[in-house]
Amino acid sequence: VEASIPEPQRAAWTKHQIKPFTGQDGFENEVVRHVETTLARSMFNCDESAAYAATSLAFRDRLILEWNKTQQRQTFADSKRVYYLSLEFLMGRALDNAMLNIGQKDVAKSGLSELGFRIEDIIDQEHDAALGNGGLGRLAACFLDSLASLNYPAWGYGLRYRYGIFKQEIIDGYQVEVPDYWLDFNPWEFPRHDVTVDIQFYGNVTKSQDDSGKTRAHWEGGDHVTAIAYDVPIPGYDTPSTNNLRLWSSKAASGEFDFQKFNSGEYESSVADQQRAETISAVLYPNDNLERGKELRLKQQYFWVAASLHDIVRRFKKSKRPWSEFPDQVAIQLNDTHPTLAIVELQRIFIDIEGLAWDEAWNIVTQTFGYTNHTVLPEALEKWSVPLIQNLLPRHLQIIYDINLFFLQSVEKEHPGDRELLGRVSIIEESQPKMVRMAYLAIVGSHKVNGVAELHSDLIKTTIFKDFVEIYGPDKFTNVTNGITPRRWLHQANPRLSELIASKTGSYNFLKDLTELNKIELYVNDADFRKEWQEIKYANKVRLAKHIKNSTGVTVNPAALFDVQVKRIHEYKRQQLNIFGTIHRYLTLKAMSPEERKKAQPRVTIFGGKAAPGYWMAKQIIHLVNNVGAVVNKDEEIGDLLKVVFLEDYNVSKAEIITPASDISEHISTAGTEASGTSNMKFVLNGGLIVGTCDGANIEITREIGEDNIFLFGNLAEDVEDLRHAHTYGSHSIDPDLNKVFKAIEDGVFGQPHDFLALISAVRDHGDYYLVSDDFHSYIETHTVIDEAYKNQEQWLTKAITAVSRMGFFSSDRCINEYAEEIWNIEPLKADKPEGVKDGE
Ligand code: 9GP
Repeated sequence: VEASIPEPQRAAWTKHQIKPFTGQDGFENEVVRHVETTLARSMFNCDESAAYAATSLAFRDRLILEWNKTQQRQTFADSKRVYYLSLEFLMGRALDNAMLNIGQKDVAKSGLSELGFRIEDIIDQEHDAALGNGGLGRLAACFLDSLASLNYPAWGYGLRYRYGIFKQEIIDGYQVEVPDYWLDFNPWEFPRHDVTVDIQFYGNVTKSQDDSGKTRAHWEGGDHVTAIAYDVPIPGYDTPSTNNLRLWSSKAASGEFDFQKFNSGEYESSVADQQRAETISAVLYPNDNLERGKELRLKQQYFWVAASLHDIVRRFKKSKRPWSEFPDQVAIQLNDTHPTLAIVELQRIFIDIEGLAWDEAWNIVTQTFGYTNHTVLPEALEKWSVPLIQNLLPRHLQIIYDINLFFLQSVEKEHPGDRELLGRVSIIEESQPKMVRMAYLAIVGSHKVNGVAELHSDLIKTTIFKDFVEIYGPDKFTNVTNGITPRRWLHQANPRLSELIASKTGSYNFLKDLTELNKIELYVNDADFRKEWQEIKYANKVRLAKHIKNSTGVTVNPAALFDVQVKRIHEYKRQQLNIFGTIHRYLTLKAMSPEERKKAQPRVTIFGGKAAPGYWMAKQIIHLVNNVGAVVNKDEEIGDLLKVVFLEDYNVSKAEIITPASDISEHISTAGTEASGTSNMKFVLNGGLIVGTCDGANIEITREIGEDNIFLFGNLAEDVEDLRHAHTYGSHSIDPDLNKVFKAIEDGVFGQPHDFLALISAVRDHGDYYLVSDDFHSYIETHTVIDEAYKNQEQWLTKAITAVSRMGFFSSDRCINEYAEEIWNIEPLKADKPEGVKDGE
């Protein structure tokens, strides 16, 4: 049956068209209606969680209207779309963001107040959507915000994990993982039970001749699982454009349990198939920058890309265009190598199902895909074993071998006789077992490859992908420096600073064109402006101090220098350097006379972040931080001069409290290891300065804000290899100050020393791969410089304001425009604002 309403009846539909609520009265009506009907409650049993639900539903209704229109507009315009494939979307909370992007937060605030609630408490009810590990997933979330805000026709595709990243509890100083069941009530998603895709695994491949005599492969048998779409509306800021994030959930293909088994009394096994199928989308793998090669993970990847491609191809086919126009309508971006099987799947669809010739199909495929690399760490570069793929995806393995064969033939032609080169660039690694190098497959199957900061993009060209630059030429490789959305990371996280900036720039337009921040540099000497800026920072620190008190019981002085390192715990990110430095500070303070102590700069050192559950060293770092805190925080001699806290369960909503409250934040990875980093951008945008190495985006931040406004230290990327070599083959002497720190740990000052010996011996006995000792001296010295600089509050303030005013480059809007122009070749599709909405609202 045709689903759309026939022409004569459409007038009735138009007459009854639903209008978005307007004004405070309209909003309150909607809240009360949802409380009483949708939630079946009343004013006599409406608690904060019900008020959150009703408020969200009121905003959701508004979003749906614009979302439907946006989708219709995009369909009618028939213009090119981009599909962003990411295994992670670290979205955080949706309500506050929706209110701000729609421009109705003030209405909601006064409406809720009239109904008896504080908006902050209502916002706080929401469970974070934590479908990601760290930077990579949060970048994807910022990109969705920018794509919608800039009116690009774009879809995100991901997995709807039942369990997002685990919740972290700290018990006796140790990390304990607790499941994050976030779907109890989620008003932001729409199950599309009518949008399903059948996904096949295992089975075998047969060949036959078709009518024209061509050989066709058939993938038969095996298991089947159903993918069900869940759609999440993504509101743009100050535009009606509302894009779609489609997340796939897995279900048994039959959708039901086995009745025969059930009837014969085998109750447990009757649901086994269903449970096995649902496992595919059950959990997010909690590793950041580490790949483990587990079969279920490969299943997740194929399940997700196959469902997404089916959807994309179905949409394209509706346009009835020839296949050759596919790349004019479709751009697909691979967020890291996780979706690389999409390349193979699209080639399979073209040659096995649609009957295209190999070359014609491959030409379309390579024009369609772009690949973003986010890491050079060897342990994070994906490889899948050939026997595993052979078993799970037999047809795909054949296609991978064919892709490799044709690729190597073309290399051989240009570089005859260079067998070493062929071995190095082969998609198949000749190891035991053989492995498929996913990054190489992604490069061969894409028309553009990009890194995420200048240094990183240079490094991939000169190290891990050097041979491919030789083969394809430099133009295939490009850089798109990461960015962050100023809507969430300034306006939402730091509303008072946003307001102050708007009062000087004349409007909130800087939230759409972040380069307008440069207008505030004019006010850097304006006494009132400076005073208000300082008050805002202090208020943000008071808010964080309250949070610290509530979550750790430690009282910190908001007037102290707040030094923050929040990110995933990883040896390359060097939280161990920070805690060793903190111990050094403690020992130095202890050795001071009371007179000397009076001159010392009080500090609060704040850590936060999750360790992958199987990453033992990272867990030792968390343990050491907590043990150091336990000793230092109760040392009365030291008092407010030093406090050390570990904030448990760092996530997006906590980042929104922590980021605006920092004076200094730490981005101190071993040079050449952090591809970009994005929290460095968030901290500076919120008026905090950074201490960092010459790594990732720190380098471009320095270039933009000026060397005087950042504290850089440590060895450079170009020296790392030589230093590592010297550690292994020459003599390796440990920095004397660091040795004192080790001695204190070994003497048991911070609890049982044996717990921390591995952290020490990684530096002292096992080659100090992350150059902790090499950088220790300059790290300590730089912190002394920071202490002195902080004492001159006027100068510090000038640095902070100047830095913020020069942060325009780091908006994810700039970044998305670069992708759109250089990689995707897509244009924005503008829409008029809905009735009653004024500019800037
Ligand atoms: O480690 C990088 C981080 O530096 C970068 O900011 C982020 C977004 O580009 O990606 C991270 N990479 C991964 O999580 C794994 O490749």
